[in-house]
Amino acid sequence: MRLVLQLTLLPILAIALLLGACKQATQKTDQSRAKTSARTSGEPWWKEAVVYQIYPRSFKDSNGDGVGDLQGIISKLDYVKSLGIDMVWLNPIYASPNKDNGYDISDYQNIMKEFGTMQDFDALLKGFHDREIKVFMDLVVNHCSSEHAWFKSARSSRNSPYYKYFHWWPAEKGKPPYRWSIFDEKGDAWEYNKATNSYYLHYFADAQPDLNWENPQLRQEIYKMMRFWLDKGIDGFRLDAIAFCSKDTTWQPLPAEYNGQWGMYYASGPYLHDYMQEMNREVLSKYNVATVAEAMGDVERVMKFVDPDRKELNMAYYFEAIDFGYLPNEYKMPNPKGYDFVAWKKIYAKWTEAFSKKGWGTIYLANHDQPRMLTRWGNDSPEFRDAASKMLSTFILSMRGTAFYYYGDEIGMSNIKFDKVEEYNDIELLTNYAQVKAKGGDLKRFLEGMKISSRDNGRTPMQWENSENGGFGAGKPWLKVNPNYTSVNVAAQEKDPKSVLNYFRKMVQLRKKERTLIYGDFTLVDAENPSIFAYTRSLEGRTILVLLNFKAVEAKVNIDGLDLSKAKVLLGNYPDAKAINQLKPYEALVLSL
Ligand code: TEU
Ligand code: CA
Repeated sequence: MRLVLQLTLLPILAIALLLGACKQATQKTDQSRAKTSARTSGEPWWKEAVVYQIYPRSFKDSNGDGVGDLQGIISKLDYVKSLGIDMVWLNPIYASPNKDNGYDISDYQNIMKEFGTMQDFDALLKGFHDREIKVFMDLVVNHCSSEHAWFKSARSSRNSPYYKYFHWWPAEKGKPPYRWSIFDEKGDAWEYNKATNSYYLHYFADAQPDLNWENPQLRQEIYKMMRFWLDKGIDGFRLDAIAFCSKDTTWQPLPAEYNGQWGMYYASGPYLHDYMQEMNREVLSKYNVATVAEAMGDVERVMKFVDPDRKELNMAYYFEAIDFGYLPNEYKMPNPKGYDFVAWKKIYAKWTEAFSKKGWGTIYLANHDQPRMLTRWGNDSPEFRDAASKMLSTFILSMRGTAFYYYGDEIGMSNIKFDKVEEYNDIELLTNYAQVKAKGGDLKRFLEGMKISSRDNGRTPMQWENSENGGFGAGKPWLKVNPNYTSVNVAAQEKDPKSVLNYFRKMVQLRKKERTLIYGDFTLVDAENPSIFAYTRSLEGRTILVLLNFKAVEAKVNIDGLDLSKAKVLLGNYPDAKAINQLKPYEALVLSL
């Protein structure tokens, strides 16, 4: 206020003119944003959207260098449209030395060489928008790449203007206080830098230095970069690892029990939500766009991002359900006894309940950080893969929360299950392998576990057809194509009306038609049932009952109090589906009561 009062009339006029110009620019780009298809309510579009995630490296290679690219995606725009989805989330496509496949950005305003050019990007955006598909970009701003010009300058001298863009611990103060790093072999988040005689902080790999959000100048740089993309007309951001951006720079000693507990310590920095509110005020609120946060922690922590009264972000995805079923203190090692299905259902019930009171959630079973949903949560054996894929799609598209669906799951792609460590590419896997090795651990056991849970399982090239490399591209793919491409591919499933792919399309259409599936209250049915995930969705007198058998054997569900006599089958994954409470292996039934 005081500042404003001190201004003379002339600058005020200038500012007013400038603001007017900005507003005009915003309106212009808003027109170039994707049109929103007809909706059923006054609610924001992103609550009703079905999101399709594309991992550009693995979608389609247009020039035969073995790496997927933007022209590749452009050649598949009509396929993406044919799915019926509303929005695409693109994993990072910015310039990057690819230590973590694009999550280490060396230039936020340029396109990764392997992926193409800015012209390709503009054409891609237009291609999606022409088809009324919105586009979310990945915003990776907790850290950048050690090859970013900011860091190259910062690490050269303490006097660099960019030194304060990063977190440093001067060596004259002795060893830095312990901080854990997920992608560091020693598990140490501080890396010594000789030229400055200081250590820099990296929660992820040492090639991913953490940006210093405590520096307002850095935050302004990020906001400027966000405006650059928003002014191009993109429809929003997925905020990568955003919960880590604020740090307690008094660097208090970390209690040992916090080791690896991202959600509890790292994801709750003192100014985290001040920054989110500032970002909203200065950038997001000026555009008609939406956001989804990668939010760690418990309900209370995650809710803070999406509580509309707080004016931060729109949607969040949480980790409690997806990280379920691993052995404690071991890296993503699946419990050989399987997972506690009843407890897993209750996790969904808890979060869905929380988001029904405030904010808005998401539903997903896979993404680029996860194995294939069919292998992990369904059954990829030849006998059951078809039914199980359809059942899992039914789950994602009948729950409350914006549906995030991962490329390839619509045809039932499954884990590749590499035998040898040499076949892997992922920094996370390689780091953890090295750790097990260094400790003299059981490497065979480790690799067996990773066949279920490692990230590369979810990153193999898209299977388009039964031709070399599954039709991904002419060159040797950067990551092996799953050999099952000969039978599991888009071309084969296009021809088959009963395919996993065509079932997915039907389920998307059903969700769009039934606002009960979007806004309806969620109630768990027969919560203790050890095989079946059953729930109702109800809205304005209409009730839909969803019955999903997650097991390979027939099972019965107790639907006490619900009347099936007039029930109508809206969709089922077996031929001649009937409205009964006895389900075949991996059967899915969507019934209107
Ligand atoms: O992931 C953030 C994150 O916390 C990861 O540790 C995630 O929990 C892990 O991958 C699970 O195995 C994001 C990106 O989604 C991921 O691909 C990146 O590697 C990471 O940030 C660093 O940018
Ligand atoms: Ca290529």
